[in-house]
Amino acid sequence: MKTFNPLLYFITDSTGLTEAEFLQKAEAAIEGGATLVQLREKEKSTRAYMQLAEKMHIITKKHGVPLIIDDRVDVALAIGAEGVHLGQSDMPVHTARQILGDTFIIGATAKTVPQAKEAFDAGADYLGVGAIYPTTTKVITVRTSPETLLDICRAVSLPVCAIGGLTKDNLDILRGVPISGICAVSAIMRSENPAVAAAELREAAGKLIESGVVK
Ligand code: TZP
Ligand code: MG
Repeated sequence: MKTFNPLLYFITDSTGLTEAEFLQKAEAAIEGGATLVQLREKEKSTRAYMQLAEKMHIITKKHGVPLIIDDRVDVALAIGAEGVHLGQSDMPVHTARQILGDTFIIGATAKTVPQAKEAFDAGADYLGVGAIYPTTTKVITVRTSPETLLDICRAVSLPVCAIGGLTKDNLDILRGVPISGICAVSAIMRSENPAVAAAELREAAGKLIESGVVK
């Protein structure tokens, strides 16, 4: 069954952490309230990515939260993850859908309305849209304005998650935009207390999303 709640979409970053520290932080974030988890690794070999994904999957399964693998359809399939997230330079969504079948969660990055429509037509299950604010997590990225985010929400009937520099204190810019969730990397990974950070973000996201219901 393909069910997921993108309210607080926690995306990992293992930079500067030992594996044990990383997994501990990630589990704390899930315990704190992350509703969806993406393992995002840009430098690892296929084998190392798989090994880490298997460990992360044990944790996410324990807490009943779907695991999404960034970029790599092969890794997602090999470890039996619940989903994959594909950017504009990754495997096209329609190809991934053919390979992965209907039950896999496929997310896509969209920065414009045409990209969002293309991802929707190709069979994506949700969209990640941003960067809303500047971010130090992804060095090369283009900003997406809240106006474009709103246009995307109106153009496609898919859950949309905002991403990029989001914290519990700066979500007001998204007020009234009918997103389904927010993505956070550094607001959780760089916190001393990821469980509290996730809990606070989830509460803030919940309040924000209530505001988006009334357009
Ligand atoms: N895509 C657009 S911004 C971004 C990604 C992966 C990074 C978001 O990280 P942070 O730390 O929440 O700004
Ligand atoms: Mg990618």
